[in-house]
This record gives sequence, structure tokens and C-alpha cells, in this order.
Amino acid sequence: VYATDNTSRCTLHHKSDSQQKALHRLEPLTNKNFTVEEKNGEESYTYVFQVCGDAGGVPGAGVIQTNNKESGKKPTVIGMYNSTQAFGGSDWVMLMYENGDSYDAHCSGEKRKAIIMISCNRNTDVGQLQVVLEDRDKDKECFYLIELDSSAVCP
Ligand code: M6D
Ligand code: MN
Repeated sequence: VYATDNTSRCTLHHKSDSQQKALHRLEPLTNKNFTVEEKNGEESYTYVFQVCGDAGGVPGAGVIQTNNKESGKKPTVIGMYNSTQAFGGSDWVMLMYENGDSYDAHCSGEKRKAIIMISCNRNTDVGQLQVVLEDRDKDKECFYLIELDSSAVCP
């Protein structure tokens, strides 16, 4: 049991002590929206990420995406924090949020998911969110890969 535990708002999809420990290392990053604008060819999106909280105020969403070319449309949910996995190494924590909105034409219509890699950087409390790629040209196990640097996960 921890003094502050906002990370307990995440539901671990395969709960274990090691997953809970990895998740709890992200406590200093809770209650904040991290945002980035990303261009992919003609497409342009804004992504918002939160640790175990409502990204961009969207209930249950840990990562959302808005299309910068279609204002007024509701955000696409990339992953939900009630379907979290967390893994940790010496100087990183990897979060996975599943159960996002379904694809139409890609990935056999499966649900979107996000993998967020948080890496130790002693020079910053929190760095700039980055979207590395969206791996969507395959028949399943597609994902959005996101990175963030933070001193929170340093040994
Ligand atoms: C867009 C964005 C893209 C995604 C595309 C999938 O709205 O979410 O990141 O690759 O949808 O398109 P389909 O047609 O497969 O839903
Ligand atoms: Mn679609």
C-alpha cells in the first residue's frame, strides 16, 4: 500500500506484484496531460496521454487522438486505462493501454492500442511526448508507439 496511489485508477489486465510496482513508479507523472502534434504524410493528429487518468478529459481513455484536419469531430480513443499492462526495467517503464476504438479498414478491424515507453532522463522531470510510429499495415497486433523521457523512472 502506498501513501499516494493515483496509479491504482489503472486496472491491470494481468495483475501481479511486478506489474503493480512498475506502474507505481509512474506516480509522479499522474494527473497531467502530455500532448504532441504529429504529422504522418497528409494526416495530422494531436495525441494526449495520461498516466491512469482521463486523457484530454475523455472518460476512461489513457491515450486519445484528434484529427487536426476535421475540427469538431470527437476524439479517437487509442487505449483505455482499464486495460493496462506495465513492465519495468532498471531505467524504463513500458505501459500498454488496450481496448481503444476499432479500426475500420486496417488491422482486421481490431481495437486500437497504445504502447508507451517511458525512459530515464536525469535532466528532465518530463520531456516532450513523441509518437514514434503507428504500426497499422498488418492483419493484427497493430499499435501506436509513444515515448516520453522522465527522471521519475531513473534508478
Ligand atoms: C484515423 C486515425 C489513424 C488510423 C486510421 C485508421 O482516424 O486514427 O491513426 O490509422 O484512422 O483508419 P481505418 O479506416 O482503418 O479506421
Ligand atoms: Mn476509422
